[in-house]
Amino acid sequence: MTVTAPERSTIEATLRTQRIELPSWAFGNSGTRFKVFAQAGVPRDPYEKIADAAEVHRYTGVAPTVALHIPWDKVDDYKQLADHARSLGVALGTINSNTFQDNDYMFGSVCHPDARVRRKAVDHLLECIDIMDATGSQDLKLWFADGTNYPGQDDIRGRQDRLAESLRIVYDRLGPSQRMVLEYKLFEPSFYTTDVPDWGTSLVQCMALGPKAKVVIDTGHHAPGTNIEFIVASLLRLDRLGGFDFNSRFYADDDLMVGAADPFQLFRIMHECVKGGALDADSGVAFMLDQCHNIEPKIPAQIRSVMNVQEATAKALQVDLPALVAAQASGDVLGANAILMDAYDSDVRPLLAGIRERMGLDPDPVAAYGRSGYAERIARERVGGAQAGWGA
Ligand code: LRH
Ligand code: MN
Repeated sequence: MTVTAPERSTIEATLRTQRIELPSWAFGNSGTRFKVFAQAGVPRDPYEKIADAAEVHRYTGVAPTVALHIPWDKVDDYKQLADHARSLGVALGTINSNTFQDNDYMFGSVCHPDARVRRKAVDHLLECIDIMDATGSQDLKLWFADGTNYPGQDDIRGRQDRLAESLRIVYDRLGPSQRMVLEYKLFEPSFYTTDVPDWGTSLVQCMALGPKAKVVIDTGHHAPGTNIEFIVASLLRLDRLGGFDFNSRFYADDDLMVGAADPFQLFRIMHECVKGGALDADSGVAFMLDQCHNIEPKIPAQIRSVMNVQEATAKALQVDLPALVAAQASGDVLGANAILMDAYDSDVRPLLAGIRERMGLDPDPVAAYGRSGYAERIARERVGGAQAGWGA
């Protein structure tokens, strides 16, 4: 399938302006309840996390912002942290709240039966907005572990009312250019009900708040077999897609490298994004990674993950949309499917390598990072102190 010149330049322009936000916590140690393995050279503080994220941007050219997680990335001076990021060619991005690690939150945070606990959680979310004011971040990302483990433990409807009441306070505190993006998750750590378990619940809560509240799709937060691109198309249709937490999984919330477990699913998601205008600069759709590199080296894993998103995007941009629309309109089932598979089966790696070269980058970012000696340097220099992880 030949791509005519104008299309090639449009595809290149889209790939050059693609922006993928990195999670600070991916550079720290992470694991499961069984074990958190430590790795040499892991950052000890947010400054070192941002330095590692800047390496990913240095070799990919499309990852210029770093999402923070509070309190994991708590510092005395967020302006100083923002200046540090800028000095490394990146910027501070989405602020992630954390109401899932305090003992008071055993029965929930913003949905907790006790108003004092809800107030404590809301105060943390308001503190996150104060941090956004200091860092210049646009998005407050909310994910709640809130839920129950046994039938009867609490009132499902009552918890939704408490959630709505708590979110209203936070929404009304947002600045004019700030947003709140609400992430859903089917289960874990709660195993009977989760108060924001699916896109419908997040959407209903967001629509009740106002236009600055949008839904986040974490690709690891669905029941097996869920058609995630259907959710993408539906939320784009309603202009309520705030963004993605990209990762992949074979079973549950595995937080593996995006595209590693199911590259075809990522392609189908990016196809809906291309058609739905989510890649347009003003779409308001944030593309973030949310991953844990429990056993693999973290910086190359982030570089590979960014490349996986680029490859899925480049394949989606290859879809001959006019032909697809025509085949769909004429009921040409096999023809329509073949047009999509043709794009998916195309090898976009030479195209991306060429684009990197024209951006002044090495065509092979992982190899270039490997040759840089950065991994050896941080392993040598970062001795002593406590390695960062999911602890405060
Ligand atoms: C919850 C989640 C959420 C984050 C956390 C790091 O599973 O996806 O986005 O706050 O992981
Ligand atoms: Mn997530």
